[in-house]
Amino acid sequence: MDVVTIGETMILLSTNTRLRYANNFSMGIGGAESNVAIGLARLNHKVGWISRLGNDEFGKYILSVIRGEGVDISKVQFDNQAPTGIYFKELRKPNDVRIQYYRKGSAASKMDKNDLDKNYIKRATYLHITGITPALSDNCYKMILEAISIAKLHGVSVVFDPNLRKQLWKEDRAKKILLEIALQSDIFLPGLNEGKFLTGYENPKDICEYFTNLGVSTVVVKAGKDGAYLMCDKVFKHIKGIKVDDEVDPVGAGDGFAAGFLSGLIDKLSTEEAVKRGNVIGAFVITQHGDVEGLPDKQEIHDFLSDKEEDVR
Ligand code: KDG
Repeated sequence: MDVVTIGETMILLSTNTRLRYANNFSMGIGGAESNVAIGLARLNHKVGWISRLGNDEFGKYILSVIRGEGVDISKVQFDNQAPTGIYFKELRKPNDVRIQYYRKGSAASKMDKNDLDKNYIKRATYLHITGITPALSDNCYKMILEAISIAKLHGVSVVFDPNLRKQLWKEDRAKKILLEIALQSDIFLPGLNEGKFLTGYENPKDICEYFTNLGVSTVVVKAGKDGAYLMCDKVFKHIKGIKVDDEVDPVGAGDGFAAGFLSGLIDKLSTEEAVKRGNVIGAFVITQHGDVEGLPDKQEIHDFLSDKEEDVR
């Protein structure tokens, strides 16, 4: 595998009003790690997703969608005791989005070290993890630490996106654990606000240096429409963002970035070019409703970069 990732995927029910006024929802799926996996699979990379789903209709639906995208699901298990998680998205405007989770006690929150197959992880080039999984339960937190130690023992690069979700845990615990994991990662991908939350610094350069001085080899601070800040081999760079006039749904942009960035590294682009690919994919994601619907395939990226009009009829 180019990338192995681990995490929870939920049923996503979206509406364009407050939940209390909603009379219909559109159904999809969402999960930071499977969003990244789908993004990578659409770019023809080999990617595996480790997870647990409820043995219910929603679990079966999620599995068939992710399998259909070409992600390896051989390490996904069904849990007969716990349900698949659900999350609601109130999307009134791109800058007015509220999330409501129904995931406590979900099948994925029951994952533990036994869900990990050492041989599967050790054969990957990258292990991608996010700060959502350790927030789900103590057993998930321990599982993530175990996955990191397997990766480190076998030279698999650990890629960590903190994906801070304040609804899932108390801030002081979140900060402690996210820092603990960040400092064990090889590539760290915080958003600007997450960087501020973790370090207390406002300035992207200070945030990058904080982590590189403590041994993280590559740090990319994502800044949305302002692009991203990269620090690698002691060199700090700002990489401009992509202007998007038709944003409809910001959720999943960071996962799109991670997919694009990793895709660039797998294709042996320079880190700076990989960040550019990350920016392009993040920009694609926000032009579509849904967490994964906007993730482009190779042809779409190629057409975008060469300004080619698509023949649609
Ligand atoms: O990054 C987008 C994710 O936040 C979304 O797809 C759902 O995984 C999710 C979560 O836990 O919020």
